[in-house]
Amino acid sequence: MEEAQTLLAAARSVVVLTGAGVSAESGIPTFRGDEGLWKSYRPERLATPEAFASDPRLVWEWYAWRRELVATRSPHSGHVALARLCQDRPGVRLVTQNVDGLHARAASEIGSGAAPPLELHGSLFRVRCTACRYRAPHTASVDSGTVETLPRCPECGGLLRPAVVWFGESLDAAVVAEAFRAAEEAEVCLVVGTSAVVQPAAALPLSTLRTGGAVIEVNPVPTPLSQVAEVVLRGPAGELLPPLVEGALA
Ligand code: BV8
Ligand code: ZN
Repeated sequence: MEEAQTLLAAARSVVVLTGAGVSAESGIPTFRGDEGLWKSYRPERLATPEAFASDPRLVWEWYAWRRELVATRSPHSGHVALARLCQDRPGVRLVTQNVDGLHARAASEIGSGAAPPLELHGSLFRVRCTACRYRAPHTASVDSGTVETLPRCPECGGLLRPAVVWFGESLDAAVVAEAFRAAEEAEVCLVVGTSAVVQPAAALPLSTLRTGGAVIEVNPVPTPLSQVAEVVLRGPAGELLPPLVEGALA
């Protein structure tokens, strides 16, 4: 922990990359964990444009379930620690693969003026139209009972979809460019709660390494990044992030 605090304290620019594991202690199941973030389907099958095209009701049922779940959960001490790091240290950029919006909620809880987290894969609480360019925040509950009750576009009547990036869909080019620029400039990439299998997010820490930076990993289990990490904090985010940030800000 000492070594990680020293590394983080000395870094003039930092990128934090988080995955589903950072929200596990808020009671939101991860993708590939044993409890599984889906009732009986795999995300690689449900979180795809093909699945939505063939059965929009089922896909919306899964997302409505996840939105309800997240709406009843709150950011934990790990999210708050990262929000504090972004607020108190210039040059820290938070990039997340998560679509649960908990980083943004933690930042507003502490009244942080830092830049909002970069949401690589979009958000559960934004929608976009499948037939026009309409997109907007959307937190109302979704009735996924029948296709007829699915949310419709107020502009053109087209079917609305969650504004998340599905497998096989490309990420927003500007968001990706900003994330990789930050990773290249970073002296430290702090990777928290990701199995580091989903691309292109998993390539971000490698960009930091390639330009001479160091990786710190926070995860209870080894990942492909563990052997290239300068420091590995083997444990849960909620327990490790507060002392890590505390020590780095001291
Ligand atoms: C793209 C939004 C191409 C939706 C998500 C082969 C076939 C098909 C595709 C591919 C392929 N090979 C590669 C690809 C590309 C594909 C991909 O990477 N697939 C993977 C599965 C191999 N990528 C894509 O399709 C991307 N798009 O490449 O476009 C393209 C290019 C040009 C032009 C056109 C197209 C899009 C990827 C985005 C997919 N969307 N989410 C939704 O959420 O519904 S990805 C999804 O996985 C989430 O965003 C999630 O965050 C992300 C990554 O998973 P993790 O966050 O790592 O979660 P996971 O459960 O895996 O791990 C949790 C970790 O936490 C574990 O390590 C665990 O140990 C740890 N943990 C547990 N508890 C704790 C903890 N850590 C700390 N504390 C704890 N308490
Ligand atoms: Zn529309």
